[in-house]
Amino acid sequence: MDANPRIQVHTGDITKLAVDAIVNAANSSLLGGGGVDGAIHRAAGRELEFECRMLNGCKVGEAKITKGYKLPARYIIHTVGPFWQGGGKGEAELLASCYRRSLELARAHDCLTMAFPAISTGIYRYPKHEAAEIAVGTVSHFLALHAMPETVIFCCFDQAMAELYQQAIAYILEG
Ligand code: AR6
Repeated sequence: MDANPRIQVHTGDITKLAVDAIVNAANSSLLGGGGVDGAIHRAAGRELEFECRMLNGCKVGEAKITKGYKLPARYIIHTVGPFWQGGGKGEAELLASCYRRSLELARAHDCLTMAFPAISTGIYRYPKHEAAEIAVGTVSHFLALHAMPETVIFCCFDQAMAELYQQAIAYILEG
């Protein structure tokens, strides 16, 4: 039995998910990059970059929303995670803020389902275990307070990351 049926872990490519919103681990320019950001821009098509140019970037810990264009997802929520600098530069609070701001935007746009990648754990080198605990803790806290979104999927690119999320869920939600 899942600890919280509103929280799911999925292994695969986030660009393939037919949810109301997927979250992009972007950089502050919002004009594309590598990792999941590059994959989302490639799959959504050039129109996404045109809309992103109108947004004037995004600060670390904040989020902005665009349409999903060629993606199966209706919206893309672009958030900018912190670059890991050892943990003493407010990284944990900034990462939690990425999750909160993204959830708030999804809720404001009536999204029932949304999917997050493991923000900051790739090119930005946030320790994966700690990042998973922040992700699960922040999302479960938000879901306890709000009925929307109904379901949040943690979309992991590989099985090792999915296992870290399962462990974080067991630790945080099952005690
Ligand atoms: N679907 C799901 N997860 C993915 C995918 C995918 N298609 N591709 C990668 N991941 P990263 P960051 C995972 O580096 O650390 C970009 O250049 C990946 O395995 O994409 O926040 C931006 O423009 C990892 O676990 O994002 C920024 O400059 C996670 O997504 C910078 O990278 C995040 O890895 C942001 O770095």
